[in-house]
Amino acid sequence: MPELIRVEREPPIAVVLLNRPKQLNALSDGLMDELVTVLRDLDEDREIHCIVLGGSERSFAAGADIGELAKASAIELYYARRIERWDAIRSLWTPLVAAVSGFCLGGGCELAMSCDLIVASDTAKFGQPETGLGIIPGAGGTQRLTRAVGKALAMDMILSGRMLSAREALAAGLVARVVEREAWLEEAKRVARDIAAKGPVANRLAKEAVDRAFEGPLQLGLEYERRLLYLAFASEDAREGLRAFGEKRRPDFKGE
Ligand code: CO8
Repeated sequence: MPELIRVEREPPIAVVLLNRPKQLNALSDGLMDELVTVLRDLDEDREIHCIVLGGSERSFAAGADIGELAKASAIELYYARRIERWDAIRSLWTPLVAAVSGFCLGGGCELAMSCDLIVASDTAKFGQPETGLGIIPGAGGTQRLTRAVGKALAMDMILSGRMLSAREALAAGLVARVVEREAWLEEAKRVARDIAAKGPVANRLAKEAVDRAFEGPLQLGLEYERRLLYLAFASEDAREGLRAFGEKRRPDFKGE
């Protein structure tokens, strides 16, 4: 059996690639289980400070595996907690950069949105075509897409099946950067290396605080941010980063 997930460890970053090219990286149960396991392991790896998650140049992921969904009953999916398992991705400490080229549809778009930011090639196509199959987005699409691009565009994509080009996704706020097709993975790795060069403790706390802005009311988010800032101040990384600036040298972060 070919491996469903390929991992390239290049400390301080790691690259994780979905590997079902014939099915355009459709997210089968087996693939998702492997993905969650690999990401959890990398999350515990002290040498890895940022992870790139990608597919292939043709397709990031064309959604959940439709063949598997067609065979499953609602109660089977419910009891197997299939979608709940995806939550593990949102609870990773390590920043996650989605490198998206080609199709990024359905569960694939939801997976990319579960990452902390998206770097897209100019060939990328984002969509939530589930209603065309008689179902609805179920791994965060109706919520995360709406918060990212607003109600009008989210409704258009979810109800009509409209796909967004990379440039449209950038303008709408779904994507952080768009690069030429050839650079889709390299640019994501470059961004990951930039992230990995920052204070690891600060990165973890900052991503947690930004998520709060996405997930709750403003007052709670502000309070959460303030507490995490105090926590960041208590880290050795903060002492080192603040001292290094005054000493005009690069900080030597230990992630402590
Ligand atoms: N699942 C399984 N196989 C797929 C999928 C998929 N999502 N997408 C493509 N494939 C397969 C095709 O069946 C085809 O296989 P084969 O060569 O054996 O016939 C192969 O990949 C290549 O696909 P196409 O020939 O269709 O390639 P095209 O370039 O003509 O078209 C498209 C590309 C437009 C991406 C087209 O394949 C397509 O529309 N795919 C389906 C997209 C879609 O509807 N995605 C949503 C799926 S549902 C979902 O994601 C719900 C998530 C809910 C949470 C998860 C719950 C567990």
